[in-house]
Amino acid sequence: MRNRNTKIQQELAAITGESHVLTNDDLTAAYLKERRGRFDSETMCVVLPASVEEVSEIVRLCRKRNQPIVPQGGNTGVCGGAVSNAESVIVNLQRLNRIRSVDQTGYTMEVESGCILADLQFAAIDNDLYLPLSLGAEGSCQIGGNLSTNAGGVNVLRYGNTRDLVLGLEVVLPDGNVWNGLNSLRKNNTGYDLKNIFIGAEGTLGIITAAVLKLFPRPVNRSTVMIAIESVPDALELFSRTRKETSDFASSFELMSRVCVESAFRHIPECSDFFPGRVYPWYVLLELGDSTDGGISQQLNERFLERAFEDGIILDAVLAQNENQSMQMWRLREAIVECQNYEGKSIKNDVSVPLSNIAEFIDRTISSAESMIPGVRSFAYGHIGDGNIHFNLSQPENMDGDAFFDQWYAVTDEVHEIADSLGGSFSAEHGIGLLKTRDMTRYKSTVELDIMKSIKSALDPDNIMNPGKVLPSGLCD
Ligand code: 2HG
Ligand code: ZN
Repeated sequence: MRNRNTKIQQELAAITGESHVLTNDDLTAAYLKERRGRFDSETMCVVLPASVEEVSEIVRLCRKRNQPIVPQGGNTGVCGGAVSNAESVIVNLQRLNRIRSVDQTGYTMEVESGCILADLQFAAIDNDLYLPLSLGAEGSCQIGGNLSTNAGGVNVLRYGNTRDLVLGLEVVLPDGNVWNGLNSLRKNNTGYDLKNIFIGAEGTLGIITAAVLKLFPRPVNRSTVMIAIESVPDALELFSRTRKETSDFASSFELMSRVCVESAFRHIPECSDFFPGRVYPWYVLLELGDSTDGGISQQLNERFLERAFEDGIILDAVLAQNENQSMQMWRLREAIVECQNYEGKSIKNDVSVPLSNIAEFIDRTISSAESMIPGVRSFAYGHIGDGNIHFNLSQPENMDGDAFFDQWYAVTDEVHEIADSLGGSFSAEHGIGLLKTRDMTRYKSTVELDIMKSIKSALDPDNIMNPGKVLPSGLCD
């Protein structure tokens, strides 16, 4: 085995240069970190190609050697999609990081997979355009990872998931061939939509090396508001009114429970209460944006909030008066993920249900979790405008963290059952990775799994591309 590995490492080095094949533990460590500490990752080596041609040669070589590959971006995913074992080669795309072009007339940009998401957002702004994909890890995640997991984030409400932002793709297929599907057409009605089988495939069907992304007018006038409400049904009524009364200008409509914001106040020094001295059960962070001369978002927000207040839908609201205040509101929202780390271990759920069932979903999951693990603390928050709730649970104060973690699948199974019974999905925006393959067997029909299996075996008959991810193992062997 050692000889085989050394030989493959040498062959990889002949493609990328020796310094771009990492074998030393100190150098590979960064690529083996797993954000939630749920999975151990190892690797035979990490290879860092600098061009599509190098990616293609690497894949061709691995196919010949029957060598498993784990494609990797910024390694910020939360379902273990980029986790590797000791026999696999990690192909990290970080050196493919060129913005190939920006088209100001067509509102598009062509970018390579290793570009950091935040760099692309800035590049769009430099061209007076807007790339709406935005999520907590944007300072380190790579666009290739976003595409491969079909990432969601805080602007899906208005602009859609990553999938909806893609016009064209370039992909290195499992046999090493390159599919150049880099068109920038809004209309291209020519048979199967191939790009969509690679988006969300988490590297199981090939390695995405570049994409043409849609851009938008920059919403220079933004209006952010923190709203206090009594109940989840009120949040839903508010959401429906927001859509109608602001002419669908809302880009984000985020829900946070009191438990969430209190934890942020406790642990994150720069988070403060927008309603000092007043305790409310639920909060909504709403943002509208427009690019009109002079701006209409703030006015729309003011009028709409006044009416909602008069009708008793909202309890209180603070409208950000400047960019700084808007940023503080967003800091509170983002802090909810971070502060859970200070509360001990947490069991995470990322589910979606039809909007009309959200209130029932939250009620049922809170009471189920509390009866399964007395003393557990429920952090219910998320992109409620998308029907996407992160129902996360922090360990009871008097319980051992490992014993709590052992309950992961018992609890998430229950949460997924409730979501399913309400017409929902067990993965709203984080994907499948290693974490949720068992749910694929449980909730996908045989017909659906058979179609996926046929696609997988047609493109990757030797199962070298990210084996064991997305589809339950056993299905592709
Ligand atoms: C968010 O919306 C993330 O803040 C949640 O998607 C990530 O729960 C997490 O770890
Ligand atoms: Zn989220």
